[in-house]
Amino acid sequence: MINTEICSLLGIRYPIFQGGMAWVADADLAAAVSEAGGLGIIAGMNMNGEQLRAEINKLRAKCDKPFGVNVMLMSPYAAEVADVIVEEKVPVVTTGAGNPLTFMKKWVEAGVKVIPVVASVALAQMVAKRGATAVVAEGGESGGHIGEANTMALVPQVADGVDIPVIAAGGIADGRGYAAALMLGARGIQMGTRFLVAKECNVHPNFKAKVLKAGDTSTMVSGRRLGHPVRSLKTPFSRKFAELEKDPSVTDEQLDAFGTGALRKAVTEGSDAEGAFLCGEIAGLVNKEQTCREILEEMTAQAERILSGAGKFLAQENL
Ligand code: TUI
Repeated sequence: MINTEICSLLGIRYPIFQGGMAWVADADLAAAVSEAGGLGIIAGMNMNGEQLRAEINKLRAKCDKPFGVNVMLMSPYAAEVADVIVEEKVPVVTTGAGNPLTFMKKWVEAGVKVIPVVASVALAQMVAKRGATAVVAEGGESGGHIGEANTMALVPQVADGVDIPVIAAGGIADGRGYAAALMLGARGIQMGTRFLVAKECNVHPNFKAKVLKAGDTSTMVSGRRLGHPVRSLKTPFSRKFAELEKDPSVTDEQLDAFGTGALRKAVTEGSDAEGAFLCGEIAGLVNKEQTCREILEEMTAQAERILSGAGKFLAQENL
């Protein structure tokens, strides 16, 4: 049984987080992951404070295990969402797309376990000093907003740079990636793309079908010009966005306006023409719809098999 200090720190069975995917990670998905023994995370990104409170209550009606809320720091509602997390005594908060220091004191003093998503050693060290329980080191293979470094290089450097546990994210969707992350120094993993196609995930069927069909070269990164690179599936919309991005006659404001609402249109309408299907580079490995429990059990069994067989690389006859 894979068991790391993340399990005892958070009171969970599997050290596997479900990423706080904006518009996707609702109470149904997070409750299913937490109920099965992982850490389910509600995305606060697309909600104001009261909407988040309702989502937390919905989760608590289905599940009494530990869960998290993700705060997207660029959200206009970040401050009110931060307060609701304290008022509702949310066990774990993860943050993304920025520096969470403005909220950390409040959360740490309230006893909320803070686990920022970081894309650099510098930010990991800063939040470790301010009382973070752990960090998620997220590489550029991830879907959505990404940093510069990739998982293979980022995880061991963050693990060396801080004394708190590191959770690896980006490019992990099976037991091989899980085992590899542990070898890189991580004490757990976070996955988004594999949970996108979970039975309990409420994204539009078109979104699931696209992920299930995707191959190794099906994603692309756009948005660098606006300062926030985003990985998504290649679609007519994302290609058009990339074209406009290169066109100097298109202003940043026009580009921004073109992208506004695109993620919601992918998740709730499955719209090919106007939707941005945020998705990780590992989508090519994700080929079946399963329950969250099946995903956690299969990931664990596969990683355990690999880890317990790893001694074969040290066998005398192979030297
Ligand atoms: O946040 C994410 N993934 C996201 S957020 C999102 S919503 C969005 N949509 C369009 C444009 C922008 C956002 C979709 N996916 N992952 C965590 C993450 N955080 N990845 C990278 C970072 C990050 C990057 C820079 C964290 C901190 C940072 O700089 C901190 C600083 O020092 O200011």
